[in-house]
Amino acid sequence: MHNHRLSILLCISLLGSAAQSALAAAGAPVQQQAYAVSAVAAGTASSLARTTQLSLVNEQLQQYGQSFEQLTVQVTPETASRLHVKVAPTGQQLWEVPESIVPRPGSEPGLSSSSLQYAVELSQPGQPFGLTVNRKSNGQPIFDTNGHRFIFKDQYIELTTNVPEDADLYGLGEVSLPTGLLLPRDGTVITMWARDLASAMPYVNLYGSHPFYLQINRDGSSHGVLFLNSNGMDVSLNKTSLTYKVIGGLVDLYFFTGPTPEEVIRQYHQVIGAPAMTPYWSLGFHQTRWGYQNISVLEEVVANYTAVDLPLEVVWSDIEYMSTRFWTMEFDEHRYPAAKMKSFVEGLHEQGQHWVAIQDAGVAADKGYKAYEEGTRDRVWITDHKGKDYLGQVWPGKTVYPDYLDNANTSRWLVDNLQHMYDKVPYDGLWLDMNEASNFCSGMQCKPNRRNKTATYWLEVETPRDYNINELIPLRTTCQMSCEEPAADNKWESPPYNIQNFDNTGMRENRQAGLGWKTIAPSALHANGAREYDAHNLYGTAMALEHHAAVEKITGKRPFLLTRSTFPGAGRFTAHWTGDNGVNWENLYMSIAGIINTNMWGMPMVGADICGFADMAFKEGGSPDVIPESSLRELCNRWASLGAFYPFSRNHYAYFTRSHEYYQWPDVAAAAKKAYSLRYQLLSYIYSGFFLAHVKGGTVARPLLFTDPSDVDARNATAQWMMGEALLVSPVVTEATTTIKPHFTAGAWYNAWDNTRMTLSKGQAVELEVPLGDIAVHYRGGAVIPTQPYAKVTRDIRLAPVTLLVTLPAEPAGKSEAAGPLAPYAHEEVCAAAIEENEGQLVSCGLLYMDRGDDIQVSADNTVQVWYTAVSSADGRSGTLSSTIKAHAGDAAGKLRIAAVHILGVPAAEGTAVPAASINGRPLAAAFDETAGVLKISGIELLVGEPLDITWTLGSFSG
Ligand code: MIG
Repeated sequence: MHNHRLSILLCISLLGSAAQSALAAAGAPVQQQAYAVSAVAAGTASSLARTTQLSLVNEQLQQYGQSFEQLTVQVTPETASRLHVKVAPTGQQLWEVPESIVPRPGSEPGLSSSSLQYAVELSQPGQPFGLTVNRKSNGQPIFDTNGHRFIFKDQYIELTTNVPEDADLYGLGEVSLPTGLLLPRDGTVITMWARDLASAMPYVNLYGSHPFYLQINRDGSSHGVLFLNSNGMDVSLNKTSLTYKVIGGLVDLYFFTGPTPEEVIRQYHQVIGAPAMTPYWSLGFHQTRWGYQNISVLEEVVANYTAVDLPLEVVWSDIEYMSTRFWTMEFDEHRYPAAKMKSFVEGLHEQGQHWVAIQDAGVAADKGYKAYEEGTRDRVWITDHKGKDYLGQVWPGKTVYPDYLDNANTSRWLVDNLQHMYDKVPYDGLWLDMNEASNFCSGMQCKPNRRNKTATYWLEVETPRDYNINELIPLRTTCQMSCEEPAADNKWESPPYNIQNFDNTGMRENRQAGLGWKTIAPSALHANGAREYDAHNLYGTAMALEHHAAVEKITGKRPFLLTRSTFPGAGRFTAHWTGDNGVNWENLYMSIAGIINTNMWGMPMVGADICGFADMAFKEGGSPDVIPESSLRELCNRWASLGAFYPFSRNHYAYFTRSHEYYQWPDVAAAAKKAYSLRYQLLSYIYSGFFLAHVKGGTVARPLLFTDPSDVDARNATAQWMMGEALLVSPVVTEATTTIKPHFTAGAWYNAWDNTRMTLSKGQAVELEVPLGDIAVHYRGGAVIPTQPYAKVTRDIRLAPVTLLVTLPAEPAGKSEAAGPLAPYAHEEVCAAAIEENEGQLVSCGLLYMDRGDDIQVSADNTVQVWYTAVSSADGRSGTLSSTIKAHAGDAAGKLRIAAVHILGVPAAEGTAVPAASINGRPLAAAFDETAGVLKISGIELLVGEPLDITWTLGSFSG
């Protein structure tokens, strides 16, 4: 099909040039392409990298400026499963994503062409440009630009790839899609330009920019594509293609060949960096609100949770703690006096609880404010195009914005000011808000308009002491400054191509807002010369990077950060929440896709505001609506059950929203109690999943389809998600519903509440009754899952005795087809080996990881890492359990022990069951629960570092 192009198939890259020209002989009609190949440089024997020159032959789309005359294409195989293709104008330096944000991994040494899982083809000299990447094993296309134009200008890049109509795409964002996780292919445009827009609004460009997608083909093979570029971008999703339209930077593409979806994600994270390890305590339940107006209210919240006997691990402070006019990092002497806060937080710490405080991106430009005066002295602020400090308006009124991009002055300033805050009140984490960066004004530069007395009043008025902000907020969020409008032809403010940036004035669909709309001016400058036009999408990630370094330095502990704006690489520093969602059912449903996508983006620690942030629903073309009280209560009940299984589980809402802490209604409190007690029992399992993502990349929350990529019906099962390898959450996502039909992939699944088994020979929907207050949670067969007894704070769970749940799989090892369900932990060394070595037997496998909970380093020197392998006979009535100790050091070593083992899915024998078990030859107590089919072994009392070898049988006696 592509015989007109010179094949530089890398697998045959050592072909001599004579052979290459022979391949090039076959011709085909030249398309009206902008670029043609002018030369192919021969590769060297030591490197598989190839360079190709392109020349402009047809100027196109002149309305977007002139095209570059010469382009250099660098094709670099970096690993067997990762290919890097970079296109840049020859001999020119253009903006590219800084190494500080995404340190490029480069090529693996000694890579051989025969090991590559992909083949690359570029057109032959004299032919129009075309790029094809194929999967070598079967020739399946991974990327294919043929038949589409390729344009490359200073401020406009257009690149299209064919995508088979029957393939499924996931992962571009950040956007809220009412259709769920699966990306629509109906011309929908995903725009990447970080904005402070409510995630309750569907389709519009939100806080983060993630130009990465995962493609799953009909046969279940998958690959991923990253367009590593921080400039504003539109990606349109069409029936048979995907088009990037980017307004700057380079074509910097990475391809990941998987072939399983989880492998694709791991390979992606090897480029952008594996996620930070989250502190153990952060897996507890969090409560916050915008509007806990003073410290007494905060104390009451804590007391109310205690009173209803619900776990509350972390209480947060939103902007009310800030002094006078929302000075970030300073405590208000009336609402939140620092001394009182200090003893409050120390009290929390004694109870095993924690406190997290919000930080805003904008810093009040007020005389007498330490952070402002020092930052001004040290030239820490982003400047306008003329070099003057750029002024915008956020909560405090007039604000400046710290320049976090590779700026040592800012790093010092931040450490100093966060230390100053920590000395007053020892926070456990920081919440980075408004870092898109948000601005209530728009313009090249803004200044207070002294002649307009009302405007100046609202700009400068102090926050009322009793924090009655209902009047203040709307006027503060209205721009009260005079801003300099850019000229219509300003290169940075009004580039020739308009990305579909959303303008939310008036609630109407309008996606033609200028780039500077409600953010720092695109013409503004960083100290290193970077322009906001290029660096805008990196603001939040750079802020997180600097805060991570500062908090680590100040506290000496593993930082916990939560950020709103993100870019690839942010997960190395921070957790994420999905922003301002709505109190309604659609937002409850959309939160699941938000959680899963953020995991694919390398931030496993993610949650949505449980029960909803803003008390309104955005109806397209209509006015905001509020759900009735009875519906709110039911919604919050369902959301408590569901949110208990978010990786990051936090109830949060706005000051104008009806109260919805779990203790507001007894039935909601009961639902929360039930769901969180299961979550807390599974903390070590969840934490072990975070550890795997941290060391290898990959997800914690992931789509069900990852368990069986060949199960086409699982592709849009997006009202469900997997937490790690072995836990499936299937919530109720609609009102007045108690019967649901969630999908299950083939295999054995165990009800987490009663441990009963369901065996499916193929993937199918299963009808379940889920009364209000309940949630469907299942374990997958083939896993070993550590559990511990529930306690109200995570401190009291971390080292508690462990019960291992062994879930027997449906099929013996070796039986499953190449394309079919993947065993839990199939990609892990120990488990893969156990599956390999025990053909015909039932293999279950899993990990127990534990550490001190907040150490900065995570290594074999301070952690416990024990893999458990259970091998059982094909009839499921006898087996063994053994451990492989990968690490046994640090705080948890010598303390953590195994108390019991439960084998799930043991079929009852004829007659009277005779369970028996022994450890290292010593008999153990064993009991059989016939209804559930669970064999329970107890009295083990073995430290996890000691060798474990358990044998069990379920015999029978038919007397
Ligand atoms: O413009 O700090 O998304 O979680 O409560 C609103 C107040 C600013 C937006 C965040 C939200 C937070 C709120 N903030």
